[in-house]
Amino acid sequence: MSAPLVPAEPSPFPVPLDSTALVIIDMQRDFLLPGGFGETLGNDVDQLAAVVPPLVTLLSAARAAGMTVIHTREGHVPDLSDCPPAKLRRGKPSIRIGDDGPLGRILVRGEYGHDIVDELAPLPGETVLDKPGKGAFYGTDLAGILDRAGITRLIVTGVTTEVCVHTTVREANDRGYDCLVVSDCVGSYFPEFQRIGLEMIKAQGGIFGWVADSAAVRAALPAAPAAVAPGETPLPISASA
Ligand code: C5J
Repeated sequence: MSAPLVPAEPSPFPVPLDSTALVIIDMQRDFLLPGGFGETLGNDVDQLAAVVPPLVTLLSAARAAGMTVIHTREGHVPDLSDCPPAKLRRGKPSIRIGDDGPLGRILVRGEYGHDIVDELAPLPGETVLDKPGKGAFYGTDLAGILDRAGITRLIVTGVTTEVCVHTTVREANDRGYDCLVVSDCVGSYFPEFQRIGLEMIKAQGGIFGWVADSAAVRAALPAAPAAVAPGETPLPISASA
């Protein structure tokens, strides 16, 4: 059977369910909520709120279709030994990585702010990948996880478009994965970076990926089979009430 096709730019993107994963990048309180890492850098975290509702819907469609789901979280071990000094020193944040903030220590694993927002909480059995860098391949076993699951195609979502989403998609592209970035399920603190970030991916014939919106991806995914109680006969599709 041929794979479902998402009408994407610059060309249709096949999504064979057994070799495609939904990757959700860094939908953490530290980036989305007041008091977290994103806000310490001077960003308006409200800019990312619009990503949550379409991503909740897409996640539920992917789960219903039986697709592999991988969540990532950017952050560091409590002694910060995996945080390069250059990253620690970078910028002029109000408080730095590892300092105490209203959501716990900033960008530190195990803290409240480091975890994924409630709306997108991982289900048991879904991979949650902790990464020290912007890209999901650097310092992680993502390549091994994908390889063992037979995954070669990624549907990429999350925040932020021009930082961790771009870095991950570029890393994936260099490793031979085909990546579709979902335009309304990625977000940036900067509207112009959001627009240009998406343009950059699909320009030049899809120089490092494809772009489509979540409605197009959902329309291509098979719906979950209707649950049938034991002893019940499923209704024919054409049956009307
Ligand atoms: C950033 C990320 N922006 N997840 N991280 O520092 O994009």
